[in-house]
Amino acid sequence: MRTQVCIIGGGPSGLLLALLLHRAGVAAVVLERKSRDYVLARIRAGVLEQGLTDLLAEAGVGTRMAREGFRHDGTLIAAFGHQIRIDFQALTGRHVTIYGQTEVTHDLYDALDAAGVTVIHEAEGVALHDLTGAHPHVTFTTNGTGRRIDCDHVAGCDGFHGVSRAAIPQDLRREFEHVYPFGWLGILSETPPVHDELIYAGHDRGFALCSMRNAHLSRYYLQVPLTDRPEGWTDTAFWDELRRRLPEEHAQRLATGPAIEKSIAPLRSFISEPMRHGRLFLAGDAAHIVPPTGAKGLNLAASDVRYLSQALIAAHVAGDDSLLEGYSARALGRVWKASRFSWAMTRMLHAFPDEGPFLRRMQEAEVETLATSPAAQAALAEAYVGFPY
Ligand code: RFL
Ligand code: PHB
Repeated sequence: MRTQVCIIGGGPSGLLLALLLHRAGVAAVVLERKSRDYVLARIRAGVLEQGLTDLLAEAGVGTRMAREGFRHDGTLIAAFGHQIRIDFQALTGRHVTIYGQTEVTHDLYDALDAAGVTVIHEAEGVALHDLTGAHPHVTFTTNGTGRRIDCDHVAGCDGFHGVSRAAIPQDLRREFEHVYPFGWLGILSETPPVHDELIYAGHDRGFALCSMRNAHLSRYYLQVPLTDRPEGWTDTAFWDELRRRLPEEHAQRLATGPAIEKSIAPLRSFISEPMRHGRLFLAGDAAHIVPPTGAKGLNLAASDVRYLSQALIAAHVAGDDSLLEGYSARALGRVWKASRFSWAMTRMLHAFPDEGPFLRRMQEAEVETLATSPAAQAALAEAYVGFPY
């Protein structure tokens, strides 16, 4: 089989890239290790920057999002006795949209089906070959049969645990990593959200986040030790702990119910440079991971895909490779800024078990600054709604 761009990974990065390429007349095939049902069952991000919603609309998958997504003009930071509303609209003129990653993935699959773009599921043993030559190819098996795809470029969109990043020789790669000493326990519950905007809560017992998917579906998170297991948390224990970490007025209003999903994700910051090796280009979680505190993971995947799609289209349609040459530096510029923001939000709002009282006072001073400085609020709002592409 032959195509122009072979895309490894059928998460949001790979699917959106395939659709944007197809719309511009560039042929692409997506190889996904899991089944479609598995991919669609994953509960992940929920906050979309305008850059991502614009890109989805441009790709022709904005209709359901425009109808069912929720526009949020601000968020609440409730920490160390302060309740600070960050007014995105007043401070930046922009907003974010609440629409689950699961729904984005659903819409992308529907559009790819309608467009007739090939997505091969349950592709096992994917391996990349001849990436620095003129004719790369990808091998894999499906149902026990070995297969090969010849292509001009490979897009590594296979997430943090994928094979693409590892295909870049170790001596040509530089990895930066910061592992946080805690995780997030997340639940989904069929209850109305406690507040009409997100609440980021900093408390001496640990961080908590109140988020949502729609008027009847809430998403809540608690900072927990890495040694905790989801099975060790009963629903009652979760709700009790969440109430303790929220300001009284919100705790009293919290509607509780059974958790329909419960999982723990570790927090890490990770960036691998460069994002290109010969004819291989990395995008999304394959190249970088941020802690979820700033809601940047999916949004960074989107800016990578925007840059990479423009570059591949220029190369294939206009024969111009200059954007491909500049792709890694351009993408990494935005990645580092969003990573700094995610790290700073994480540091400001979590309890760090191994740090002494100095850090705690610094956190208080940072929140105090935020509460009293319109400039500090504007800086947070600017990063939260997303740096320009
Ligand atoms: P994904 O979504 O991980 O998709 C990669 C796809 O590649 C497939 N794959 C392979 N396919 C073929 N061959 C191989 N060898 C393969 N290895 C892997 C995988 O099955 C998968 O389908 O990466 P992508 O597309 O770059 O998208 C990135 C986003 O998914 C990610 O940044 C966010 O979801 C991060 N993230 C969150 N971000 C937020 O902004 N807010 C959140 O609340 C939030 N929660 C989360 C998250 C990520 C999580 N992960 C990765 C564990 C919660 C979790 C649990
Ligand atoms: C979510 O709704 O899952 C969510 C929202 C904001 C974050 C992280 C996760 O910062």
